Amino acid sequence: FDFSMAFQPIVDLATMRPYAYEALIRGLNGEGAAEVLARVTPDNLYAFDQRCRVRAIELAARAGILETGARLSINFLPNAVYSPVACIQLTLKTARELDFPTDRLVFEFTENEQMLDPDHVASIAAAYHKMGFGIALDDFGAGHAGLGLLARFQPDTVKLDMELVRGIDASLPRRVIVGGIVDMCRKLGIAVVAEGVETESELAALRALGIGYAQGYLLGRPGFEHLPAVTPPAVP
Ligand code: G
Ligand code: G
Ligand code: NA
Ligand code: MN
Repeated sequence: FDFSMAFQPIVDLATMRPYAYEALIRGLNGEGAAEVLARVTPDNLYAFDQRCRVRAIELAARAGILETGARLSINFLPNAVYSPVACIQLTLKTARELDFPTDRLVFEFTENEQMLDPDHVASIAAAYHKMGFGIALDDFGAGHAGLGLLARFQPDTVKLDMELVRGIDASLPRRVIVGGIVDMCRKLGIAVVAEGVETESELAALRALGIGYAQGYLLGRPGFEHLPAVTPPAVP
C-alpha cells in the first residue's frame, strides 16, 4: 500500500521561524499514522520504518525544507532493536542522492511499554549521534518515556509530551514539572521543544518557563502549507 507524509513546523520561540519540520506518516485518504501503521505486518515493520525515512527526505527535499534553513525531524520506531548501520543505510543513501546534509536530519526516539532494552536504544542513538545526526528524545514525560533514556544517552533535544503541555497555564504541577525539566536540560546543554501547543496561554506559560521551541496546532498543523512548495509533491 502507499502512504504519504505531512510536515509540522517546530518553531524557534526567539525568532518565531521554523527551526525544524517533523515528518509524520499519513495515509493517502487522510488517515493518521496509527491507522497506517496498523496495516503494516510485524515482519515488515522495520522495512516500513526505513521506507518512511526515505519518503520523508524525498518529500522534504522537494518541498524546499533545506531552502528554509530548517532541519528535518524523523521518527524512529520505539523498538529500534536492530543494527544501527543496517537500518540507516537507505536513509544515508537517500540523503546523499538528494544532497541532504546529515547534520540537518534529526532522529526522534521514544520509550514505550514494549521497549525491551533501553540500553540498546541508547547505544543506537549514540551511534547515530557519532555519525553526525541530531537526536531528539520524543514524548518526554509521558508514560514510560522519561528519565531512563536521558540518563543513558544525552540527546540534542528533549520533546516534552503534550500531556505536560495541555493546560499548563492553569496547572501549577505542570509548571513546576516543566520548569524542573527546563533547568535540568539547560544544565545538560539540551534544547527543549514543547509538543502539542494549542493555545496562546499555553505558549505564554511555556515561554515564561524558558522553553526555546514549540510545536502544535497553534503554530502550524501537519501539512505542506508552511513550506515553499505548497502542494504535496508526487514521488515516483
Ligand atoms: O501524526 P500522528 O498523531 O498520527 O502520529 C502519531 C505517532 O505515530 C507519532 O507520535 C509517531 O510516534 C508515529 N509516527 C508518525 N510518523 C512516523 C514515522 O514516519 N515513522 C515512525 N516510526 N513513526 C511515526
Ligand atoms: O508521537 P509524536 O510526538 O511523534 O507525534 C505527535 C502527534 O501529535 C502527531 O500525531 C501530531 O499529529 C499530533 N499533534 C501535533 N500537534 C498537535 C496539537 O497541537 N494538538 C494535538 N492534540 N495533537 C497534535
Ligand atoms: Na515524534
Ligand atoms: Mn511526542
